[in-house]
Amino acid sequence: MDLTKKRFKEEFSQTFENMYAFDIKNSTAIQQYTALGNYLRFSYSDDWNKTNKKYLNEQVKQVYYFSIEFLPGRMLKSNLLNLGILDTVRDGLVDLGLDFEEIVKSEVDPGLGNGGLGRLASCFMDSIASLGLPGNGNGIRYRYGLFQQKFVDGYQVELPDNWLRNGNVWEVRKENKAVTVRFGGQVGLVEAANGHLKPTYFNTQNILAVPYDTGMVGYQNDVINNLRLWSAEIPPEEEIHYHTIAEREQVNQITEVLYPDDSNHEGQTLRLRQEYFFTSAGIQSVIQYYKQTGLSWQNFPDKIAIHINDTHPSLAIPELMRVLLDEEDLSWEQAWEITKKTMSYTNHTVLQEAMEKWPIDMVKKLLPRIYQVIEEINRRHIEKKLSLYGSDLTYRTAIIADGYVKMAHLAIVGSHSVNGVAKLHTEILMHDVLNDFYQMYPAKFNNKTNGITQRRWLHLANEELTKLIDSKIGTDWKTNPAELKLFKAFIADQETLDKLGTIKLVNKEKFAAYTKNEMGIEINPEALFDVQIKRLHAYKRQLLNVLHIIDRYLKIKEDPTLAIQPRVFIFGAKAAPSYSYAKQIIKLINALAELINNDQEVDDKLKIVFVENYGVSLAELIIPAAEVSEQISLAGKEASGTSNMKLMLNGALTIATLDGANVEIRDFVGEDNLFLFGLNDQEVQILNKNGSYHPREIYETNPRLKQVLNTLIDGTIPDIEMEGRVIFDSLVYHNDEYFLLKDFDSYIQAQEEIDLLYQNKTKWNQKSLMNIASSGPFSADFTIQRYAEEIWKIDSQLIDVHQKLFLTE
Ligand code: CJB
Repeated sequence: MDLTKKRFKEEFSQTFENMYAFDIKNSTAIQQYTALGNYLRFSYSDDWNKTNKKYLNEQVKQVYYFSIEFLPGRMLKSNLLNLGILDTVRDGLVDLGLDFEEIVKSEVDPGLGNGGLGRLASCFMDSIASLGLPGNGNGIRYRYGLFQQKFVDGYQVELPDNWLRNGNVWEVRKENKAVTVRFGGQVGLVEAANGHLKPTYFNTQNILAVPYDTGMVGYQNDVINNLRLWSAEIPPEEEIHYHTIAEREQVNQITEVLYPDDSNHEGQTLRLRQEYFFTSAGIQSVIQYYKQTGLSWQNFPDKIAIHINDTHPSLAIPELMRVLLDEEDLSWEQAWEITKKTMSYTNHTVLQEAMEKWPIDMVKKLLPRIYQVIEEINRRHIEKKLSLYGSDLTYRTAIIADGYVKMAHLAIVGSHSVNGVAKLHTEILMHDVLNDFYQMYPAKFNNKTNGITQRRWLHLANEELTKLIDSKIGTDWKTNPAELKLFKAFIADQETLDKLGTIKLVNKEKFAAYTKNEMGIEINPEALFDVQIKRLHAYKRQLLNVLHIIDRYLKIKEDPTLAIQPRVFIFGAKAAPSYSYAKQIIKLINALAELINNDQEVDDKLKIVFVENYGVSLAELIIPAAEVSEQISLAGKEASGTSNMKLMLNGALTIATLDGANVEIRDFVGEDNLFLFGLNDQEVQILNKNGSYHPREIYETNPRLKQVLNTLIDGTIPDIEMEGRVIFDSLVYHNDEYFLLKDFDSYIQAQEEIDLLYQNKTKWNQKSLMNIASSGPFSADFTIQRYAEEIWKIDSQLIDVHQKLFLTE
């Protein structure tokens, strides 16, 4: 976007006065931010309109990415970067006497997701627009995002996240595009004009779905795609039927709050309403768009791809069938062909308890027509496969079974593509978790390893490192991340290595200033910063990290003169409110922090920082300051992980099990540049199968580990009587489901290697450089290019960008 500083200052000041009718000098940072956001939205609205028109007029194929979560992070800076006016605006604001960083901070970070799943969706939105691909997001405009986390006496307390309090400058309400979503009632048959009997609905509850659109700004390419989030309202003509506040509330509730559950915690009934609400609204709006093209239904899959991000939007399949059958009069065969060719599905977890299933009665009652369609999909699926695969295998793949509707089964049967999110994860899906389906549909299965956008996670989050890389290898890596590998040429360049070290130190100082000001914890920026940031889950094994910290603490207590590498252990994690074990681990970490951080004898040798309310914005502060990246889930459990990629991109060295995308990180960066430990997936499977794992024996025979575990129950760590006992028992007596005791020794050993390497700054910085330079393949640009070519079959509208990526990968 062309903008001079002079023009910006004039236009922005004018926008401010038009909005507020007073002088900008008397304004707050929030008002400045609001005016700036509006100014930017006006500035790109022409390109937004043009992008939409181009897609429609040229009838290009588009993808619709259906996701119940999006975690975009603050958008001001990324929009400025992508519009190519970050420096102009920053300088202009300084001239106007305003504080740019304060303005940036006054934007609320929208928490419309729980963690990796939602953040991935937003990285994908950035890459889709930046590659010039015609793509749209479809989701829910939650009135309240993921809860705000507070610690009270070390316990997690959840507060509502009223993120819309000051409005949202990026969204545009489009009541002209509202659609009606029906719930409940009965299905009957009426005679249509052509004499056919058609299903029709009686006594339904009709909800108005109103879209709020947000521009997804591509990186300096004039492309503005669309993220459409739906809000539930009472249709104006039906107001008369709502007599009580409770009835009205029931409607508002649909888009009131994001479910704070993650991969292994089941949602509740309302969740099903949310799922149908945004998928039905999304399908209806796609259909409305498609009708404008005037093309026949047979061409639908040539122009539209719909992606089902995890199972939450699986009802898109019966919903598209319903529209094609009931409203557009297609035959079952035609409708099914179109649906399958249009839909694709990504699986994000192997945890059994995370496989969504809904009681039949619930689906029947809430979505009677959809249930009929699912029943028929299931009937035909079983009928077709029985003779080919026999009854055992076939019935194991049933969509309706054991009293439930199984969402993953629906997604697989109704899609032409099923992908996992890292090589190992896809292997586990094919050969284990979804093996029945893999036998039936081998060609549907494929892998698409996750990725992250280097524009937010390096360029914006770590401007100093960006400058260093730019000065060494040029700036092309921002649009062609494969070029990051050119940085390897500086492996023996002492000046570059020293600069890397200095930049890391400056980033650590920034984080130290945050912990001091916001948390009252002083940390030494010269200490090693060790980071584990992700949702709190037993399988992610924050607890193993804790056992290591206790081990270090005991060492220092045993010999206070010990010359040990000082470390700061940084945690960021929310636990699902209903997940009591995870919450007990939070309490344990906080209690341990209280003990260690206040122990004079320990001093700077050991500190724990557990940041409150971890989210995208805090990640942007922590990741550039990180030196060790903890990716320590039990092998076979983490589908991919993406903080592993962000941390590596910022020069942290990974300590990892061979799980999720860690395996590919190892392949790219080389075994010498990360620290592996623990059981691999095969070994875990064997131990699980033959039942030969006895944690109690390890406890009894490993004196050091015994000593560490005993601190959970012997009063060493104050104020955790209950939590310490529960955690201790789960590990020692209740089979240690995630093999912490088994992996303890090798984890400690890997940590000792880290300490040793850290003593040699040059070697450390060399490995850090190798991590940065090897992270290009984990750019979401590549991931999205693969989705676009292999699944969605959509083309970049910027031919040069597309070819460039394709050629250089
Ligand atoms: N994931 O964040 C979630 N929520 C879920 O409900 C299921 C999975 C995560 O998705 C990420 C993106 O694919 C993965 O990197 C991560 O391993 C997985 O746990």
